[in-house]
Amino acid sequence: SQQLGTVLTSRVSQYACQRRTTLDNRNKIFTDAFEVLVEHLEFSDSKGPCLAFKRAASVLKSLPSTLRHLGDADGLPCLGEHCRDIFECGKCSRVEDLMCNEKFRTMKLFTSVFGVGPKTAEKWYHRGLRTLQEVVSQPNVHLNKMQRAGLLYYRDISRGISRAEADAVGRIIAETMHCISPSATMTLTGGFRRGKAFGHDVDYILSTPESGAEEALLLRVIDRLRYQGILLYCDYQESTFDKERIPCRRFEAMDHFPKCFLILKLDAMTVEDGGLQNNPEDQRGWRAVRVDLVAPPADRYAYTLLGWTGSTQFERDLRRFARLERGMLLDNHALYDRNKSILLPAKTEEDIFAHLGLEYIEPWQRNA
Ligand code: TTP
Ligand code: MN
Ligand code: MN
Ligand code: MN
Repeated sequence: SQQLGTVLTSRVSQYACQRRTTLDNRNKIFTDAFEVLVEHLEFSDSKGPCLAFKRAASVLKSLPSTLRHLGDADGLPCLGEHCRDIFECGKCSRVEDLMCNEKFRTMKLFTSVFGVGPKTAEKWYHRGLRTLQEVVSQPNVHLNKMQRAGLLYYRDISRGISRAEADAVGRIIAETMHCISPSATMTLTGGFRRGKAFGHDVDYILSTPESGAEEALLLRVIDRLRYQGILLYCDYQESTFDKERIPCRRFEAMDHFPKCFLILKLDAMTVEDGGLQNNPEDQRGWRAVRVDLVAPPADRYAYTLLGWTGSTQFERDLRRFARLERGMLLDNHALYDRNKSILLPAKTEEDIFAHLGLEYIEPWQRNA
């Protein structure tokens, strides 16, 4: 582990926003094990140790080579005593127990449905339900609109979206948007912007040159998608944005901009090369895809782009770094300097990194 030695002497930062993390994860055997433990803790609502495991996995993802000896972890941040058995055997016995535990497996299945969180999954489990077939055929299980859509399109939504499919979605949204407003722009964000080959959804930011027209644009885009007959599901969240508000101290993934969580019908004919990620026996000629659209005011575009590009761990550490190392508060809406008591303006992501005194990290290096 000579390479690792070099890494250790050059010091790995405890903050993901000071590490460059590509999709080339050399420590997948360890990070997969951590992710199982994280899922288990998220099902049982214990937030504290959960974050410690997430940080440990994130540090490992940033390393240029595989950890070979327990000692390799010594100089690294966030890899405390609680990580020992994972290194000792790759897959620790706790992880293996969980993987075949009936409750864990069922919770994993139920929470994989769009609209189903740990609370609902737990309720279903305690009613004795074990399969999605049982959930849909139980007359006394109440399902909300989101869960009904999640179950109806489960097969499609649980299958990853390819880059070609994401691009096809992008062309549909762009065309629809430009019919309404030729000067509006659209930016790919989320996992695909970080270079992922597959995603669970496609995330876009819609923007207008002038602040104030974005919410109406988003509503009209949704109307047109509906008119085209390709809107299978729409959860619209109206703006609760307040331009005077200072970013809050706690990490909140959700922001206050107008946005929508959609399921769109994607026609195979619109996808270039390769076609749909369907099973060969699936002859429908279309698939359902999850799409998120957010429409921030133009002057908050850079903050939204930085926030929606993720990864979530990268965002969490950007905000923690801002608060603890710079006395600043950051979220998807703004950056607030607590010493000067001012909101700092930014046109680009580079501006925000510069305000924070951080080296710029490219989107594909934010897979923390
Ligand atoms: P996701 O689409 O959930 O995740 P992802 O694109 O990184 O990966 P996947 O392939 O599984 O889709 O979220 C993208 C980013 O958007 C994530 O960093 C969280 C952020 N986000 C907000 O900042 N505010 C919001 O209101 C929502 C819904 C997401
Ligand atoms: Mn996404
Ligand atoms: Mn996700
Ligand atoms: Mn998303």
